[in-house]
Amino acid sequence: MKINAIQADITQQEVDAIVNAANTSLLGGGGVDGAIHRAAGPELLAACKQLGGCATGDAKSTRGFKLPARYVIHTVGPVWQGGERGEAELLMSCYRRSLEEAASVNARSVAFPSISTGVYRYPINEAAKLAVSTVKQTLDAIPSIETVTFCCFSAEDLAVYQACINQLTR
Ligand code: AR6
Repeated sequence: MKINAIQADITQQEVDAIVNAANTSLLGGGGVDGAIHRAAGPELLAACKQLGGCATGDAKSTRGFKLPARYVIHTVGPVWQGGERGEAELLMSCYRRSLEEAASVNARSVAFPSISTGVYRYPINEAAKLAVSTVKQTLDAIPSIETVTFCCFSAEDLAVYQACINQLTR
């Protein structure tokens, strides 16, 4: 299966690239960003400092350093502000740009966290629908990527992603 979902810690994933839900500074933070920086070690922050930040909806890559993943794709999701501030377009752009970056470092397997649905408060049902449909559509144009895994932190999130995958990819 090209697109799947699991409940796991993304820092432990043995894939070519994991995606980080970062902020525009790319200098670390809480949530999955903090976990990735802790697991990758201080070299990741040093590499991020060279990138000069990242716009919301865009993505930039570094090596994975101490992570099992060879690369980290850092993307910046939108802060949920009610849905009328272009949040959906920006979130779709995160998934599309992250896959383009992953392809540019020759990644064949990619794991995503649930971008923007933590501190940035994007409603999980809407976010998961956009995540799955955008990944499916983008993969049609990037055949070199063989697997995309949505790495959910909670059982509740996993159920939401699983339902979207069943609905949108079968
Ligand atoms: N593995 C997988 N998912 C995780 C992990 C983990 N180890 N840890 C947390 N999550 P968030 P955002 C889930 O808040 O909403 C940071 O401070 C978490 O349960 O990490 O995009 C950045 O620097 C949730 O489902 O990211 C930004 O400032 C999902 O990851 C800001 O937070 C995303 O939650 C970005 O906020």
